Amino acid sequence: MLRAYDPPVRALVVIPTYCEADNIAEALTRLRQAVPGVEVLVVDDASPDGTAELVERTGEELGGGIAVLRRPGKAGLGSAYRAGFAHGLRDGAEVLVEMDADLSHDPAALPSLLTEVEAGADLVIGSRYVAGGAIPTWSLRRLLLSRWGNRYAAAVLGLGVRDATSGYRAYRATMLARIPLQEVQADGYGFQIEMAYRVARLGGDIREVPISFTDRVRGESKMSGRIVVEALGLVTWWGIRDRVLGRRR
Ligand SMILES: Nc1nc2c(ncn2[C@@H]2O[C@H](COP(=O)(O)OP(=O)(O)OP(=O)(O)O)[C@@H](O)[C@H]2O)c(=O)[nH]1
Ligand SMILES: [Mg+2]
Repeated sequence: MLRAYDPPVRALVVIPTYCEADNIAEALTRLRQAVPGVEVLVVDDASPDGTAELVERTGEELGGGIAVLRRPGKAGLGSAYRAGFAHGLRDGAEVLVEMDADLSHDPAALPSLLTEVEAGADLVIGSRYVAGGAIPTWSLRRLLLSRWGNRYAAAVLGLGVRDATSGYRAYRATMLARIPLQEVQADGYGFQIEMAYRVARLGGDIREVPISFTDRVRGESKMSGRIVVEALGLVTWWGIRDRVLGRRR
């Protein structure tokens, strides 16, 4: 039996969704079981499969604390997080968590992320590439892309992070509030790297805790070649701008 964890701080889990009706009810139920005390904000981009309505129904069944931010159309993961974070910061959340809706991120690992923030970290990344972390049985192509994409980003940006593309993470609100969200450019993997890089440049304490990543079983992936190219292009540009041209901090 899983022991439920009750965070001593106000934590908000932001979950972006686009067509996750096959996954979201189970994700919310498991999240509530693992960490009953967290609030949840689902940011839904008018999913035609009724994801938002399902979230509302599941929220009622689970006794509240689950809200939906409805947006008029699909605008990307980065944009969904920016909107969700702005909402959570205005609302007084002390820790903001990123989590996918597709059951790739095990809610049972959330206490380990939250306790690191409580211990002083500004950003805690659920990492596949530290001791104890696990990656799924990915195709060789996907594995190499993720592993070497992360190595490239860390090297080019001087970022001491093994898994900068991971989308399972927790931010201290006071650190997140220092990042001008409207200036964050990237979407998808690039968004994750950009946010970690911005925290690092602000002198934030970034830690990684191991997670076991589960591949999406149901529903369709929204990631595309464009997202990968965007991430690699932006990393290269930031590296040139900051490390070669020496932009002042
Ligand atoms: N609101 C919103 N959510 C999105 C959008 N694109 C993706 N998401 C959500 O962001 C999360 C991650 O997207 P995925 O498609 O799983 O991306 P991924 O995990 O890199 O790819 P997979 O390996 O296929 O799972 C999921 O919860 C998606 O529903 C979008 O445009 N708007
Ligand atoms: Mg996924």
